[in-house]
Amino acid sequence: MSTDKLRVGIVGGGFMGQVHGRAALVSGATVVGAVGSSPDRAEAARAATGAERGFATLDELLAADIDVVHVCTPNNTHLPVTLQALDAGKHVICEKPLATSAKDAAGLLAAAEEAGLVATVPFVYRYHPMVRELRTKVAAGEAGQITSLHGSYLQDWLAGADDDNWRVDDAAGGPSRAFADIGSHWCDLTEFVTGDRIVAVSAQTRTVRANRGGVEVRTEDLATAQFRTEGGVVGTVVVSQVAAGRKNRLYLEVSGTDASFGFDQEDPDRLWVGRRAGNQVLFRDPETLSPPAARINRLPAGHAQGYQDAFDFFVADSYAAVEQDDRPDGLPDFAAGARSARIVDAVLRSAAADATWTAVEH
Ligand code: SOE
Repeated sequence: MSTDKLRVGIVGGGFMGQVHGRAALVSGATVVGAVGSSPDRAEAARAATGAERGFATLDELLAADIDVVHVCTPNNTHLPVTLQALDAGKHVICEKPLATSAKDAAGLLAAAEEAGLVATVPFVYRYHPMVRELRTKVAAGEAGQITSLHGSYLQDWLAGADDDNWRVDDAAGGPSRAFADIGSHWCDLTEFVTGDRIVAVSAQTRTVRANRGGVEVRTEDLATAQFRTEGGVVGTVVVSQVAAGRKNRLYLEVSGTDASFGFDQEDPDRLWVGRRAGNQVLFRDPETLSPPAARINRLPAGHAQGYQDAFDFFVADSYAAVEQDDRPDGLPDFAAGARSARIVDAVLRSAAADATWTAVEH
């Protein structure tokens, strides 16, 4: 492994750019620069991400001596920015959704594979130790036969009539909003912990705030989907960005004949385990964690680990893949991003056809 520090650049200085910047610094990288779309925005992006310099164009950042580009811009720019970065020989960490269509996401996967570069997507909830614990238990057969999967991902930050964000605009965010933005996390997490794949969906979408600030809204505020998996398991998920009181509540329950497991992203240091003989709540405690969970444990028991910690571990694993030419187990890559885009595509097609059962393309 090289002892030189990785040199990285961040494109975009919004909330996600800040989270990426913190994770890059914690991972020991030098954040060489951040790109904003004007000199003022470049300076704001620099300040937000902790970068050394602000750049007003991607060209300038790519000309600087960097190894990795973090793409944290609106969804419609992921395709051109990522293609340009790969073309310049840079490894890429691109925000989800990887692209605004399944076709574009497949194109990015192909480009990354052809370039032989590390290309990852922050499905960061994989990096909660109790999620790894759940995955370990399922893999060990502790659930018995998995009978159903259910849950939700609920937020309320777009519940108000005039709440707005670039994600609301389909030109910037893409044709799906709630499902692509957060439903994608739920599906990724479900497939990650079960090792099973969603093969068909029957979905409905609703735009509750059809007009925000006088502008017509064409992206969905919420979606519900029932689905079935390759392994024959059935499930349902509710996704909403207009559910008052829920801030960032991803809940996943895996029900089995021997045991069921419940994980709540807003209470990520615990895992509910249900058995006919009695239920228990497991706490993140390094003394009892399985090795995959212990690997991403940072703090002693009782010292809460959360969202930024998960992000830090994801970025550290992405950098390890760059530096050691080794893919740490569970690292979400562009294949996961492209797969997620195919699920989003199936959800939209199903919803447009009045919840007709729709196959997820392979
Ligand atoms: C906004 O809905 C958002 O920041 C998502 O874009 C992230 O992926 C999620 O982790 C938190 O909520």
